[in-house]
Amino acid sequence: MAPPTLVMATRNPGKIRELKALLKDLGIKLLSLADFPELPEIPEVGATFYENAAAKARQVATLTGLPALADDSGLEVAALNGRPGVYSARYAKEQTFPALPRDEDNWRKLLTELKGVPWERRQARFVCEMALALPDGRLYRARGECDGMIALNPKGSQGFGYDPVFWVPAYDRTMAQLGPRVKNKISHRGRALADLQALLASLRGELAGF
Ligand code: ITT
Repeated sequence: MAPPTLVMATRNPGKIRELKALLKDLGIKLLSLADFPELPEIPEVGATFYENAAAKARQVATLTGLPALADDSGLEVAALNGRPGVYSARYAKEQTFPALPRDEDNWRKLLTELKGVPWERRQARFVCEMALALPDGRLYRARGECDGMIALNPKGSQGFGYDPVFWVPAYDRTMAQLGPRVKNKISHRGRALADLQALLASLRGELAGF
């Protein structure tokens, strides 16, 4: 029988790298949308992270006939009433064709919007909603959050996205300074996946059947 296979329903290389590291011990073959270049772009039209994650997972499971795991994530900044939130990927540029804005454009816009906001009002949190869809219609959900502050200046070169400006108080460093081992332990993505690990392990036999 073929090994159990899971499609990570994302094209974001940073997410792919982290999900691979987090799932490496499960004995599941991991593919991503990079392995399915013919699949159409899935528009993100949901009002919440979960709606987007569920839509991505469902569509990829239907189109590939394989179990699919989607991650919709972003940054909620208290002083901006929760923005950029579900729009985190398109924060610096609403028009996403032909490409999303670069990570650096997004975090530079954030620093500009927060100019003059004092340290004690720079609270933020990363949110990750995950959806696991099976081709037979079953859908599972998990959520993870990670609290921090928006730094006054960018620091560090690891991770991706908003990591250079996301200050983690417990480590007195930005997420981009922490490195993958620590990040995966404390991140919104690591926490969401911790919830799904046991489920994926218990579904391993069934995943092999698709
Ligand atoms: P897919 O939809 O293909 O998965 P995407 O990059 O469009 O990729 P999202 O719509 O979920 O993904 O947008 C996530 C946004 O939040 C994007 O700007 C990321 O850079 C940012 N983000 C998510 N997780 C992050 C993390 O761990 N560190 C830094 N930024 C993160």
